[in-house]
Amino acid sequence: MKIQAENIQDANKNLLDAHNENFDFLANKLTKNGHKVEDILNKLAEFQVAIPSWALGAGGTRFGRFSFYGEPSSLEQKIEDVGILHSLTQTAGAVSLHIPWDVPEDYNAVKELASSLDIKFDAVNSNTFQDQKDAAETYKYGSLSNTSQAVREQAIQHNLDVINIGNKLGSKALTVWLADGSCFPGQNNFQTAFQNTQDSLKDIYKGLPDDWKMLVEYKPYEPNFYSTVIQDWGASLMLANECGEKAYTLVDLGHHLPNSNIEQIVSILQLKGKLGGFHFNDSKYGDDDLTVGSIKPYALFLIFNELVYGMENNPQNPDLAWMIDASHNVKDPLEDLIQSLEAIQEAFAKALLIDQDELKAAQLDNDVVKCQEILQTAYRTDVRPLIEKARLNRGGAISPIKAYRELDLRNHLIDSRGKHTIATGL
Ligand SMILES: [Mn+2]
Repeated sequence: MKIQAENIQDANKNLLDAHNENFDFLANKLTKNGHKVEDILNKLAEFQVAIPSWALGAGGTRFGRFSFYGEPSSLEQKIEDVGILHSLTQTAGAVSLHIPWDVPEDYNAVKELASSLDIKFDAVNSNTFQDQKDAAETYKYGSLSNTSQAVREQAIQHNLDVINIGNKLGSKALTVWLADGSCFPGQNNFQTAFQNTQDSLKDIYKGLPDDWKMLVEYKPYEPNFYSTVIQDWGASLMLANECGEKAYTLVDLGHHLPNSNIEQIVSILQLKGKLGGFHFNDSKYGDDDLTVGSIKPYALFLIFNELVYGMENNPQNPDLAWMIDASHNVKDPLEDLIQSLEAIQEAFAKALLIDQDELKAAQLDNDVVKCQEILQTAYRTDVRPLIEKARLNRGGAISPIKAYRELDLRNHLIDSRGKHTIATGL
């Protein structure tokens, strides 16, 4: 199903007066303080975040999964869902596919559908964390790090197949996240596992087209609980450096031990030109995959401060692949994703309000209080009218959640797809 422009205009009608009033007030204030409101609006409008195909259905925990009715059960339906998100928010203009869950049957049809909804194919994700039907080898004891050459070769070939599929769709990046590691001390030789992973990644890298990137994701634990082979940004960066200039580190917010200074990690990776991708989510304890900004919005803002600084000052670092990597257990996945997109835009907009020159001067003066004031003044600004305006300028909804509910979209999806559908891979 496709949302028509007039549907969104109808949903905007009752909100328009209040929006205009709030926007004018904020825009006047910001302009008086030296901000270029048009520039901020343009940056917000250009900022597009990929939606992963696996986030469109209900996720689950290791205890169970509660279905959300009307879930997309085919790749086409997943792309349609991203189309709904993009129509309403104007900031979800890309989809990130997971192979083998999303292998297209008809490449041209899938490409046409995506382009009719203004959606691009972002990084493709390989899967060596579970066994595939009829596979000759098992990943139970690891994939790219496995002590068995046959397993490693199967995992390498899978990644090469993923590149091939992504290439046919117009993707330009491969994201590798490994579940490899050990559950108990002594189970693995750390050095052998790392060396095998390095050699395997190099073999995959050889199959990477010239204009592609390889994004190496890290995670400290889970599903292996004693050690993971690529446990942190240092391990990821070492592997990326070994592979070559098209390989980068990917930071996932949830893949850190509690209280890690993630803003510092992204800052230094950008300085070294090695931050390739970023996965958004939020967490309280571990890799909780909660709605972006729902638990630690200030940390998200501080991270965006560094990302904005890097985007403006580090030409050595490429454009980043942005993606939401969340899971939805109790909310409608589409509503949850709308909330995440809103939180991302909000943190980005606040970071854009930081006067970097003023901050630099305060830092050089060692005026610690002023540095904090500059950050917190930006953080305390209610930037929502700016985000609304950026969406409105592109034909989106003033309030995407309200529009989603007013247009009764979930029930339309249930009507067309049926109630008990399950997204592939979930
Ligand atoms: Mn991730």
